Amino acid sequence: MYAQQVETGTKAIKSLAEMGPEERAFQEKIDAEIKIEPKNWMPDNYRKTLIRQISQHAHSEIVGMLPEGNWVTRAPTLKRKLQLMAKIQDEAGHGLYLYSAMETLGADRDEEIEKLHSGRAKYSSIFNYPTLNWADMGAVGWLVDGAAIVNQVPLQRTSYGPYSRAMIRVCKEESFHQRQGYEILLHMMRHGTQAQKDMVQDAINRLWWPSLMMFGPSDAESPNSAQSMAWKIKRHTNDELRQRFIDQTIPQLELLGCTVPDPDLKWNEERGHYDFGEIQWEEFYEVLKGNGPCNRERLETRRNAIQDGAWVREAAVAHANKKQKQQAAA
Ligand code: BYC
Repeated sequence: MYAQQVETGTKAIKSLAEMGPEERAFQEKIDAEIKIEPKNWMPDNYRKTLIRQISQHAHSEIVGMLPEGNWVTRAPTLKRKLQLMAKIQDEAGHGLYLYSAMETLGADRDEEIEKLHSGRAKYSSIFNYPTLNWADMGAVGWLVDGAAIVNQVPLQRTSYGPYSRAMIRVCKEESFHQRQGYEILLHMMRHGTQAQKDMVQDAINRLWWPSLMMFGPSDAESPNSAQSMAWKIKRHTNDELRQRFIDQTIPQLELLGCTVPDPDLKWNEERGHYDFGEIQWEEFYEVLKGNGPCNRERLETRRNAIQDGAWVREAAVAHANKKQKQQAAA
């Protein structure tokens, strides 16, 4: 059966009849749920789409360490500091698996990182917002990692083998992140002072809409979804996953005793889903253009980190070269 057709985006998708023999065999493999592996034939655009998505995903993991890194020295207890550091280290690990998965497609890690640092590559919009109080650490874990899980669980079944396998481990770790975030908020709401409870509500107010934007533009405006769905790179559309996230999250919000800044949020019995208000897409596109509250700061921090670490990389290469020479001489 030909891949599911979805009403997304503007680009036309080729039918099986329009494909040459290699491409048809490739599509039939995808339709039969057989994974594509690095040495298999693949259309150029399948490779390009994966390099784009996986590199953006890897950059998001690495830039995503920064808003939380801001709170390591200010975590309220030793236990919270250890949890936060473990989470941030996990994000670094995710970035590394993803860069490795990307390299299996022939992309060069240094080149892709350079695109990030020069502002030519995208990373998740959410990481361009500031983390202003301790409750933001809870809200990031709960909402941002929560959204990431909803997006990434289906990616465990993505059609490209190395990406799907990387996602299995990433999802396990994201579950811990989501729970630690929610537990921070639950603790503040159950045992905190009024000022601490207010911090929780404030963090949710600021991060709610940007978390919904993480899923990307609405299906009608998503240029890549239709082809990525046909290739089973994406298994669900942006709007489907956004709705799934809202439906899962609102009962957790109610347990916290908090609200979201959306007067239109309402359970719709007929649809069996929550209805929700209009997303401010102008804000999303401004962030994508580099004009979010923290875009410049995030890129500058990344550029400085690369510069400051240059001597470590040079020393490691010099050491490896010396060892190699010694072994060759022995
Ligand atoms: N931010 O056609 P569309 C995490 C771009 S979680 C910035 O729908 P696609 C973490 C999109 O790239 C976050 N850009 O695209 C969690 C495209 O631009 P180009 C990372 C966005 O690819 C906690 C254009 O808009 N997760 O890492 O079919 C702690 C049109 O969109 C965003 C992933 O990357 C956005 N929110 O669908 C630490 C998951 N949304 O390239 C770390 C893997 C869209 O055409 N990625 N754009 O110029 C995906 O599942 C898909 O790439 C997306 C977008 C659903 C994000």
